Amino acid sequence: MNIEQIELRHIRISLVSPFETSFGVTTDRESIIARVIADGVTGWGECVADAAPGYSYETVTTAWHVLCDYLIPALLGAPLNHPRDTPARFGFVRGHNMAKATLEAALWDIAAQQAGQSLARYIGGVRERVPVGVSIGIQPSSDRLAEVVSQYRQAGYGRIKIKIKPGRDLADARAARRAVGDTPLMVDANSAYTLADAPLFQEMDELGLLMIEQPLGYDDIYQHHKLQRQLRTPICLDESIHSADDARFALEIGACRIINIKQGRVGGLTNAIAVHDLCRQAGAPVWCGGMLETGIGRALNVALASLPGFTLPGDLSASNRYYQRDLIDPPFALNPDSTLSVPDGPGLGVTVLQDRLDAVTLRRETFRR
Ligand code: OSB
Ligand code: MG
Repeated sequence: MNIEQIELRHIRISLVSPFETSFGVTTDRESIIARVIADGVTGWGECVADAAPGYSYETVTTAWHVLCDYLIPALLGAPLNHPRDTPARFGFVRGHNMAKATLEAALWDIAAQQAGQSLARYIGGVRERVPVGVSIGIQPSSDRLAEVVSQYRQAGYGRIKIKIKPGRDLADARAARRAVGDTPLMVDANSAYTLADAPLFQEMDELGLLMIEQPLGYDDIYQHHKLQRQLRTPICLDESIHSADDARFALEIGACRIINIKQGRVGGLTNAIAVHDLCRQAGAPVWCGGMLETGIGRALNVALASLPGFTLPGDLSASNRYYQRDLIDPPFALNPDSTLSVPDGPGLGVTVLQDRLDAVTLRRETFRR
């Protein structure tokens, strides 16, 4: 692949409703959209870093810096054989996985188009529809949460996840359980607790949750194994897993039984596929996490989730759950069986709406070979 041009845009787009987690409230999603041209073919990538360093240390500003000053020059400097060679090309930069994944995404889009295939098929996807759920932020009260949960269930979501934080946990989980009946339900703590909170999670064990996502430290694996030993409910790790090695370690010591795969968090699609392959061999189910992406990032996630090991519903909701008007056409819509259809056009299989993208762009920079 001869990479000819890379354009970065810092964008800001309003969510349909504020999204509150244990680390903060998001009302507008800021991110970076990369447009890469190689061999005359255009590919798109979305950076999942947020404006603030609440979920991870990366931010839109750190990603912009690392992209402009290190990753883009490294990519424009010499041709690349295949997108799977991107992690090695970027190996001279420590960390900054979300920045790295942004460019790799666009390269996969291009490579699949060059092969005349959808990205899903190109990476070995086996599903035409992927099972999905919805992730619901912390609400003003448990009663309000029950209403919101019921609305999403009525809209067709067959798996509900609620965010929890200290003081807003057991009562919320109980209210959500009453509201959903026996619909699969799970909680995500985004690292808000310590091992001293084990009794709280033992009480949650009674609610028949599908899993408890990332209860302890954002960089912890060891303490999670101590908690998992005390629970029947599977623990799922999100924040702590940055590579296939992390996933192997976590599964081997019994820190979790399920892994949430986010391509941005593990440094790109190549590493995400490696985590998937490892978990599949280990017999551990995985699901595709989300970061409130626009349709550009969502299309990549949907392709990833079409791989055979993604047996649990992903945080991949319809476009209208996040944004009034998505940046792509057609927008993602929820099927009655709580799935999203995997686009079958070449590459990502969605069209980026240039006027929408222009309308949300705050800053733009173009780099040429
Ligand atoms: O922990 O899974 C998370 C959103 C932003 C940052 C972290 C997380 C989330 C979500 C939303 O849960 C998932 C989605 O995109 O629907
Ligand atoms: Mg999570």
